[in-house]
Amino acid sequence: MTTRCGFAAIIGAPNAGKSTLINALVGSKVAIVSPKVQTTRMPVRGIAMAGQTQIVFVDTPGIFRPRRRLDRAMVTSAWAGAEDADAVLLIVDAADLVADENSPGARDTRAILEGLKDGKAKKKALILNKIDGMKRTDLLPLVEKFHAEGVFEDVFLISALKGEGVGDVAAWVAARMPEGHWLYPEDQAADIPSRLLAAEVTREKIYLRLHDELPYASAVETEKWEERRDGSVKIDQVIFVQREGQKAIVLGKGGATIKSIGAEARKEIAEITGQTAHLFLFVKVRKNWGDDPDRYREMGLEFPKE
Ligand SMILES: Nc1nc2c(ncn2[C@@H]2O[C@H](COP(=O)(O)OP(=O)(O)OP(=O)(O)O)[C@@H](O)[C@H]2O)c(=O)[nH]1
Ligand SMILES: [Mg+2]
Repeated sequence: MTTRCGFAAIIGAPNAGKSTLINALVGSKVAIVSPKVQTTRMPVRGIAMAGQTQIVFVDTPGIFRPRRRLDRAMVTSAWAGAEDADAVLLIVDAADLVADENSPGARDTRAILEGLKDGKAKKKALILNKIDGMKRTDLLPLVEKFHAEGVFEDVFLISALKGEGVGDVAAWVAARMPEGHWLYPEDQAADIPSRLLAAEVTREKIYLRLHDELPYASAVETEKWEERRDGSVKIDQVIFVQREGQKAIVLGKGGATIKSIGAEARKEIAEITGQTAHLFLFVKVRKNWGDDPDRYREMGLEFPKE
């Protein structure tokens, strides 16, 4: 029997719902999600099967006008994901767009659209996300507007959060995958090393728990991963921050903040690995981690020269 296999990149402005969508498409959590912009920092692969077709979805960092070195690396990796893919899904926060057609997200989306027009990606669909709670009368003009761009084969209306319309997106993608051998075992959902996924889970808890510049000033790395004889796993992670004051905030009064971040992360890591997890978090101040090539290597990102 003929098998099919290909890549489908999910791109869009920060916070559009890319990671929520990949988790819904794959049926398990492969990418972290938070209400804050710029949660995803590196492309993550999630794998889904549709009959004899294997789809490798690629979640990407939001595309925006980058300022810091890390931002540039993120945006470059997102565009690379789109260029390498057999199909590209541009996802838009429809609720945000209706509320303000000049929001930062709307402006980023316009720039991405122009990039897609110039780029070499072939099969493209537009996804209007977050339609839960929206009126159809607000959505139809958007559908027309994006159709009129002449860039997209199709426009989908979905709620990634509720799973509505996600099946249609999967079917559209599946029909566009080229013939070829599967790249992954049929039952594999994610292609991310456990150490990295565990670090991402802790970073998600930081994004959910801390505010202002702190999430953006922090990075998490798994330093040790020790399988124990009793079947449990001991994990040491370092949270890098940029200033002493930030370290104090991450620790919290009497260590309360880091304790709750650790407890939430530990619980979720245990669920993912199916093992009892012992998680130890350390906070280190490293003023210039954003300019340290080692941090980028750990995330699988190219280190931008400037
Ligand atoms: N109401 C609603 N909220 C959604 C939907 N999809 C995603 N969200 C929320 O939007 C926020 C951002 O979701 P993410 O999946 O992290 O967005 P993203 O595009 O991956 O964001 P970055 O990685 O920062 O670029 C989260 O709070 C999600 O719960 C949806 O269909 N409806
Ligand atoms: Mg994301």
